[in-house]
Amino acid sequence: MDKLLLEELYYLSVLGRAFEYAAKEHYMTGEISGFLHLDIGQEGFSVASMKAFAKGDVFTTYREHVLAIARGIEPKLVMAELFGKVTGISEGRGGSMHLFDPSHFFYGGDAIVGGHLPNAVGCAWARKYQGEEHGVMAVFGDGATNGGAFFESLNIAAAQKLPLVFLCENNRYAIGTRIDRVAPFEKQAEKAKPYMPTVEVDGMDPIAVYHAVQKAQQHVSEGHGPIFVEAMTCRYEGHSMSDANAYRSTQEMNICKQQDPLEKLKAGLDPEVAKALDEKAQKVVDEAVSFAAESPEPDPADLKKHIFTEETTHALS
Ligand SMILES: Cc1ncc(C[n+]2csc(CCOP(=O)(O)OP(=O)(O)O)c2C)c(N)n1
Ligand SMILES: [Mg+2]
Repeated sequence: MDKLLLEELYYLSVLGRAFEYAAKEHYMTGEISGFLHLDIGQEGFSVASMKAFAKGDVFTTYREHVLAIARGIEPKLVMAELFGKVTGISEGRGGSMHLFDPSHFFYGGDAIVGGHLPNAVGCAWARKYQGEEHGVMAVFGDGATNGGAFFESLNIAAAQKLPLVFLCENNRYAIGTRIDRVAPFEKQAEKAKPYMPTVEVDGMDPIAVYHAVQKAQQHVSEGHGPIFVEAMTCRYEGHSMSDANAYRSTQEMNICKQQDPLEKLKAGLDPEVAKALDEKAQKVVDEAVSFAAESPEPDPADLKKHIFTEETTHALS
């Protein structure tokens, strides 16, 4: 892999991890409230998938801070959103699960598991109709593959040969429920096989994820219809800040952490370069926290903004 790209993947992954630890810290102090799902352990997957799918529309799950940053959204705008500040990427209205930025073709998270999949299908239909070539990618967890919206989306995407990459991040858990209790197989690609080609990749290996997603984008761009990519990953923290992760043994967690994606990327870099990137990432995160802390709260007078269009408001008054 090209050295500059490797450095970028490493930098963004380290930035993602530092961001998540800072978010955790400021959740504990009460500056961030609501739900907070951390991506620690899976940053390499998030970064590599966004860099590989550089152009095109992206719909994601709620565990999305690192995805958003890797997509190009400034960390300070993401942190301010977590703090509920008006300077946040969604003006402080969405919080952690609703980062939204059309200028980066990032339509963000959805608190409803799998709820974004039909939206991604609709977008893929529109992009095909418009003759746009980059296609659409939907990122979701293994748990989302147990819902009806997932099967409906597979079905119509395949029937209409839509340019849609289904990217499943299989960390084998939906909150505290291990996959084998709620699905008949560990690899969720089995569910997609009747509908479309499937690819499996080690989600803890960012370079492998990068190549798999790049090929998947090529597949949809060339008009071959949808494709399903499954990346096996490992989250190091509990499901959210309210989950103490008590259902996983120390042994299971140790096996998880031995596959660390940041360490894998670092192994390919000059140690001095890696150290400089570590420091740069920490500085950016510190600045993001200061920006978020110092930003103003949203104005209560704007509470009803974005609920009705101007026209609808008039129609009702
Ligand atoms: C339709 C729906 N059902 C249940 C929930 C509650 N819930 C929130 S997160 C989650 C687990 C989803 O797991 P997965 O898709 O594997 O994603 P991960 O958290 O592992 O990234 C559940 C069941 C929800 N938000 N939406
Ligand atoms: Mg999961």
